[in-house]
Amino acid sequence: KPIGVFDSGVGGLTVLNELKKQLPGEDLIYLGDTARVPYGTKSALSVTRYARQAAQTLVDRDIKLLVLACNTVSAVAVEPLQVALPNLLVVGVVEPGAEASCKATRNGHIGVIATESTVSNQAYQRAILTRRPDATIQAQACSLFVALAEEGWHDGDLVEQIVAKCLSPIIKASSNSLTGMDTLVLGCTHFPALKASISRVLGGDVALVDSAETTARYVAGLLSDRALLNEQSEGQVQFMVTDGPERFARVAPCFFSGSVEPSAI
Ligand code: DGN
Repeated sequence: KPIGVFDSGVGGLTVLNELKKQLPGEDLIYLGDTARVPYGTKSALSVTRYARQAAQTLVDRDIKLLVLACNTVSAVAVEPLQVALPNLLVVGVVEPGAEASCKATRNGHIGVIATESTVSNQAYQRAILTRRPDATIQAQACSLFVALAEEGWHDGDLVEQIVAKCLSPIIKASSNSLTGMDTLVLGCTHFPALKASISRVLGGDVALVDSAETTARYVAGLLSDRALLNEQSEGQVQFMVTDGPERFARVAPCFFSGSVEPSAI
């Protein structure tokens, strides 16, 4: 059976990339809700409703596990989906990202950058504090990074200036050596595309936690524990989108290294 991967659009392809790298034998079905993107500025109620519909579309394709490859969805919909689909394994990206940040930090000062919705519903803050109650967390919405990533603006002076401006509140808040963050969570699936620029702006002392990588590792562990790993040599990847496939096919190479031939559903 395949693994279902769901995102609001193209950003979840960073998670798909890692899943393909770490689980090359698995068949993967990716669903991008391109007709309704962006989710990052929508209410929790709407995002949960969209996630339920997407999950059903993938369940109808007989998936063995669902990855919510979107932080905005993971922040609000993991529990409702687990209740609605009790026989399906549902994995979000927030818990693995929070876990990785707690492992990476030495001083307990953690930054989180994400969409407006993920920052305001405090899912990362809760997930980090559950694991490390003494942590201090600075969270900052950087919705503009989504557009930069999709337009292929990933590096260069202008991008670094924009990144520095968007990160300035979080940098200012952590400029005191007593509260200086040593770890920053890239809490939106698009942000790994800007990793090099973010790293240059922050300097090399801040560890960047990419939830794509940690989520894929978590999925691999879960499938292995349940004896559900597919050991075939090369799995198939299928793409479905809810809007016309042209833009998705054009933007996808920014996030995914394999070939992408989406079909509209
Ligand atoms: N994929 C979304 C996330 O990780 O939060 C960002 C894209 C969006 O819907 N704005």
